[in-house]
Amino acid sequence: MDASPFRAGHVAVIGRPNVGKSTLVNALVGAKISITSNRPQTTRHRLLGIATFPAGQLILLDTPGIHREQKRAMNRMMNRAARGALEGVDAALLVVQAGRWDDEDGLAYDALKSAGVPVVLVVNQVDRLKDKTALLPYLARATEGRDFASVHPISALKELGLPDLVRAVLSLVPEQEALYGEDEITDKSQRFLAGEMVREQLMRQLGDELPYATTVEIERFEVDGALLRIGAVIWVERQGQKGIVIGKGGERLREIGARARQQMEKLFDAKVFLETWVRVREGWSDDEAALKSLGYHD
Ligand SMILES: Nc1nc2c(ncn2[C@@H]2O[C@H](COP(=O)(O)OP(=O)(O)OP(=O)(O)O)[C@@H](O)[C@H]2O)c(=O)[nH]1
Ligand SMILES: [Mg+2]
Repeated sequence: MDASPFRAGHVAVIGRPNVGKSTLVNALVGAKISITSNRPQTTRHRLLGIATFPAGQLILLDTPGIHREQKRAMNRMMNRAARGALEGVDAALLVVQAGRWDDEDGLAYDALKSAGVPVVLVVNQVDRLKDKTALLPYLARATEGRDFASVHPISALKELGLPDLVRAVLSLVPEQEALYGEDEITDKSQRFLAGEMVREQLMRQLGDELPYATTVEIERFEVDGALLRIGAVIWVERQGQKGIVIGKGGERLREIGARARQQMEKLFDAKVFLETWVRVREGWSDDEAALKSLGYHD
């Protein structure tokens, strides 16, 4: 019997903030290329994760969570980036959190439907459901009056239910040869990823609203033999925020740098020398020009 033909295609990963889109992309790719945290609006850029299987290749577009708040230019840019990801994709995954469906999930569903792509419903975080019997009624409610190509309860974190999901999504993409080399995992440069690793620590280690007032710019990225020399500027919006990021005796900034460096060394498989600075740029998150110069675009 002939093996079935290889398939390959682009698949957008869409959903409200904090449902586990980036965790899912990382699990499918098999490497941590997209940053994650337990706070909404962690992902700010579109990013390709390339997952190659014996039966085919999925080019997954991780996107910022679609959300209602449109106050700052940054939020508008993130929503545009998510919606723009739908152009030219073969299918989309709508990721939701098991047991919960709110109006931002509806917003994401509507965006997918108006793009006219086949939508797979991914019900994530099933490991967190205490009462497993709640899953069936939840699935019935989530799918009622909505049109999905298939429905998959999964746990991206515990990697449960992924093979079935991959099979279903592969069936929605065209028969064709791989579009990327087998060992390619993302379209982003190491320089970009280095900035994201620092930003992940800001999301994880800073409290309250502070992560949303910060961004990271890589000023220096040099290959020095087997060593990567990386210089990162952490931008904040106000002078008072600078002291909080640095912490008492510089302790917090040291911890942010140490963790980010560990992540970089793992992903790049190289020794990393990381320097970090904190600088103030007033109102950068609500200033279109500042956003552009800091590498944000939709
Ligand atoms: N228990 C559990 N936690 C999960 C699962 N998937 C993701 N998480 C956690 O949920 C949080 C959000 O995950 P992310 O992958 O950053 O979510 P996201 O949808 O990319 O969020 P944004 O980028 O902000 O839109 C993180 O703390 C993850 O560890 C899961 O299957 N089970
Ligand atoms: Mg994300």
